[in-house]
Amino acid sequence: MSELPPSAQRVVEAAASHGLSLEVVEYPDGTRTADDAAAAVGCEVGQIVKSLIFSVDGELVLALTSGSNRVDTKKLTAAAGGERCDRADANQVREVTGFAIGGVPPFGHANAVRAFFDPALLTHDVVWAAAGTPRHVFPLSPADLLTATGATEVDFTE
Ligand code: 5CA
Repeated sequence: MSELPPSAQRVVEAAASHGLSLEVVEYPDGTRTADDAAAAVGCEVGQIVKSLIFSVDGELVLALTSGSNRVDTKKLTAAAGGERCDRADANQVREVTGFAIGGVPPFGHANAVRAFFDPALLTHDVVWAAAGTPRHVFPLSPADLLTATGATEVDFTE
């Protein structure tokens, strides 16, 4: 494998701390969105893990969402036990995770965040998530993803 950029290396190291050995794949045409990633990998869009940051009553939380689903902010608010939910802006995403939108990985963030896990991800044998850049992704089993993220499995999509 060619050398990984530092952002992707951080994700590999975070995975290793959870006992997971990642195989990061680079797609030069880009994997910035779930649709881009599915096209690059050649998988269903539902197999792409969107790592989305929302602000619930000011607390930044992570919604690990299947690429084929949309977040229902009312459900996510309820799951988080809050009252108000907004999408985080690009600066908040970078501050809390240490990564830029388009490459936010599901773990390896700069700060600990509560995480919520879309059960639809568990219907696939393998899912693909961002590895810290808009060009790098990695496959893993959704069960391993759930364990490594310590996320709460709950329905928060439309
Ligand atoms: N690498 C891909 C597939 S793993 C990826 O990171 N997809 S993603 O869905 O997790 O990240 C893109 C998401 O970032 C978009 O769906 C959108 O929800 C969010 N986003 C894009 N632009 C902005 C923005 N300006 N402010 C806040 N969120 C944004």
